[in-house]
Formats: sequence, structure tokens, C-alpha cells
Amino acid sequence: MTRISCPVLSKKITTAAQAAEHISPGDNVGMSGFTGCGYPKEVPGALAERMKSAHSAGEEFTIGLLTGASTAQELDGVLAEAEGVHLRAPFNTDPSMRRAINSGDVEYIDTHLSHLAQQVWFGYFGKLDGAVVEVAAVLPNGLLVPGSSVGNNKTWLDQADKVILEVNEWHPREYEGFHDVYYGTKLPPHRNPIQILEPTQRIGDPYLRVDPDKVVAVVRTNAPDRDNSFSPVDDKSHAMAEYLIDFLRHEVSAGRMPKNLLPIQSGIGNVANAVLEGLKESEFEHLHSYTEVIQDNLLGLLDSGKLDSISATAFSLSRPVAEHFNANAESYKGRILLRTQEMSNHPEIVRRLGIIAINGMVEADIYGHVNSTHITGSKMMNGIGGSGDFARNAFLNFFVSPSTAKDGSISSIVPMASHVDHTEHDVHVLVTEQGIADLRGTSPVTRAKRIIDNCAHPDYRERLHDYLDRAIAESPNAAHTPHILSEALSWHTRFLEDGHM
Ligand code: 0RQ
Repeated sequence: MTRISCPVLSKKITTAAQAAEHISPGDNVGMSGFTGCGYPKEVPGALAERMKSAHSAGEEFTIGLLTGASTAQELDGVLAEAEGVHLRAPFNTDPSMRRAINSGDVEYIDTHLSHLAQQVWFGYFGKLDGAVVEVAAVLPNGLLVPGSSVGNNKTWLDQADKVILEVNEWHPREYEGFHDVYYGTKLPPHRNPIQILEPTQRIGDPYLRVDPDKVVAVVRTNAPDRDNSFSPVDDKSHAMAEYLIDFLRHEVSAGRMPKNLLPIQSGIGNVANAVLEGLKESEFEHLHSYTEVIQDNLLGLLDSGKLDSISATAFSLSRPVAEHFNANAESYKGRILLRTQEMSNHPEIVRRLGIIAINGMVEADIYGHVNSTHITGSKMMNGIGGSGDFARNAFLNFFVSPSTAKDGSISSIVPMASHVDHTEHDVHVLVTEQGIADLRGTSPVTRAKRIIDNCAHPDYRERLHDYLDRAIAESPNAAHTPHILSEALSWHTRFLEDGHM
């Protein structure tokens, strides 16, 4: 069955190279893609070739690049290597793009994932010149069946002057019916409540809309999404998962949540994966997930019958699991819903549903400020992603990390965080392989003692206590959050100088 059955749009089928001709130097371009899924596979590569030719001829050719979240080598990688991007938002995991951001060649705007669409509506980045969006099919009436991610595609299609579609036959045709695209968004001061009262409640349409007159090219592709594999669960991740699941048991017995918990959001990474695996082995049943990304073990939890439903904005699967999903897509219909990232990560909905948010961190300080993004204060890792959307509004949030990094030379618990993404006011529970620190209802000094005793690695515990004791002694009139400012970041400077904290 043809994937492009709209007569008007099928007339626009062309090659990636010709499609890329529609993008001009200086354009702002919104591209699809979220955690390595649903990104355009061919037009960015063709665009990178144009950029390289222009650069060899001594001409400037860069674009402002906006996406849903991280993409892959075929998008961020090729454009960064072609030195073709001057501005990037909102989340990136590609090593070449990360290098370009950290070398100062790319201006990076690390914004909450639920916020970017409205920032584009309000013109913070100027106008959106182009959109390159991957879909699974084009229907006879011109409606678009989204693929493995929705992300910001609705906004890109609405806002861009010119639209390029990539129709990827690798995505199952059965994707029709998996999506919920909300067209009721109004801008302030006309906003209405968003009526999502249960995780997989539908409030929108299964299709994306596009004005056919704006579509300048349609490119057919047949290429897989990025292979999003994780290493097998190691002992540390397993230990963190155990602490966290035990904590949830405690919350149930304390009467703070029902037996089937509250809807779960899990970030990406090894620990989140281990928690999901741990839940599969646990006694919990009839779980729900209201999250942004569906990784292997979340799908595994659904397969195991422990999880009843998932609402997200994207998949992020390893190749074998993606192939399994594609071959059996129909059997998942009704249990998985993919929404725009404005809705999957919406603060109003996260607060209403009472989400349990589980996210990784780079470091936390003794008072519970969490750094999710920066190495030694300056160097960008990936970005805040959706961690702030969820954590700030969650009923219960966890930040998880091994207690040390780089073979023990870095402590993940430090006197003062070198960058703060989640403040002490937002952080509920910290988890490392050493233990768990419940920070709810604690004042800063009590919190500090708990974090050091429960979460810091024994190699660093004594020095952290020593810092705290001296800070308290030196702050008789500033006893609320005692610090020795001249020393607070000395652990980071020592690491930069000696390679060890
Ligand atoms: O680097 O592999 O080179 O050794 O950071 O660390 O421990 O493998 O953990 O993969 O879960 O990533 C915070 C980055 C954790 C991630 C972060 C080094 C460490 C290693 C990775 P190497 P781990 P994870 C959903 C929610 C923000 C976005 C978010 C993240 C590498 O969870 O990007 O939560 N979070 N989104 O060695 C120096 C430290 C370090 C350190 C770790 N203190 N100093 N290096 N590392 N701690 C997804 C989306 O929003 C889309």
C-alpha cells in the first residue's frame, strides 16, 4: 500500500537533495526527532552536503536548528560536522554537536522541553522559516500519520513557512491511531484547562495537519531510527533500583499512594532502565506511565502485564526491540498513546495526575540542589530535557546517580553544585548505590547530614561532614544554609587541576 496517497502531496515527491535546496543560509528550521526516534533521515544529510560546498566556495551557510529533543548522527551529527548550525535547542546527545556547543561554535539554548513550542509561537527565535518532519504516512485527504515521535511537530508544521515531509516506510503503517495531537491550545490570556484526567485519555486528533500549499517537498525514505541500546543493568543500578522500589512500598504503606502507585515518568539512562526492570520483578500491578520516552524496559513492563498503559511523546528503543514493536504494532494499540511534547510534559497535567518522576543527575550538593546538565560548571552534557517539567510538578520525584563518577575521582555529592537545574525547593529524594535520602520536610542542615550519611561514597563522606561542620561553625549568623564560599567549589577546581576531587 502506498504511504503517500494524497494526490496534491504526491505531486511533490522528490529527492532529498532537491528538497534540501529549499533551506537557505540563516533559516530557522524546526526538525522532527525525539530521543533518537522520528527524526528525518535523509534531508539533513543532503543539507550538510550543500553547506560543505558553500563553505568550500567561501560562503556562509548555517541554520538555527530546533527539534523535539535529541536526534542522531544523520541529523545533529552531520550538521555539526558540516559546521552548519549556529543555534540549537532544546536537547542534544550527539557527540559532534556537543563538541560544537562546548567549543562555542553553536549557541545552545537549554530549555524545558514543554516550553519550546510556545517560545516559537511567541517568536523568541524569530520566525520559523522551515520544517523538516518525518511521518509514517500521508492520507488521501492530506492528513499525516505521525511516526515514532510527535515532539514539537505540530508546532513546526503550524509555524513554518515551508514544510518538507519525509515519509519513512520503516515505521509500521499501523501507527495510525497511536497518536493524540491536541489542537485546542490557546495562548495566554485565553488558555483553558487541559482535560487530561487519566494518563491515556484522548483529547486530540490521531493526525497531524499541514497546509498543503506550504509543503515544498515530500521525500520517501526507508531507514531505521537510532539504535538506543543500554548496557545491561550493573550492580550499582540494581542497588539504586532496589532502594527506590522499597521506598515506593513504604509510600504505599504510609497511605500516600494507591497500591498500583501513581503514573510513573522515567528518564533515560541505565538507572531508569534498572528501575523499570526492578518493577517487573516486583509485586506492583496495574501500573501506568505518563512519561516522555518509552525505552525498552517500559515496553517490557507493558509486555509483562505489570503496566496497563503508557502516555509519552516518543519511543527510544534498541533496534531489536524496535523491530519487535514494528512487527507487533497492532497489538499495542490502545495501550500506548503518543502526544505532543507540550502535553506529555505539561506541568498542569503532571501536577494533576500526581506523577512519580525518576531522573538521572550529574551531581547534587549537600543541600539538595541538583545539577543535571553541566560538568564542572561549564561543560554541557545533554541538557535539562524534560527533567524539570516533571520534577518540579511531580507528586514525588527521585534524582538518581552513582555516588562517584570516573572511577571514583569525582564525587556526585559535593559541597556546592557547580550548576543548578533543580533547586532544593523542588528535589524530594536522592538515590545513589549507597542509599536513599528522603529530603521532604527537612531544613537545609538536617538535609545535608542525611544526604552525606545516606548517599555520599564512604571515600568522600568524612570530608563532606568536615566541610559542613566548619561551615556551621563559621556561620553563627547565617546558620540556615551554612557555606564557606571560598571553599564551596574547591572540589571542582581540585578536579580540574589534579584530575581528582
Ligand atoms: O560519562 O560514559 O563518559 O563515563 O556522565 O553518566 O552515570 O552513565 O548516567 O546515562 O543516566 O546520565 C544526568 C547525564 C546521567 C542524564 C545524565 C558522566 C559519567 C558518564 C553519564 P562516561 P551515567 P546516565 C528524560 C529526562 C538530564 C535530562 C533528563 C541526563 C556520563 O540523566 O542527561 O533527565 N539528564 N531528561 O561518567 C563528571 C560528574 C558526573 C559525570 C556523571 N559528576 N562529573 N562526569 N558523569 N556524573 C529524557 C529527556 O528529557 C529527553
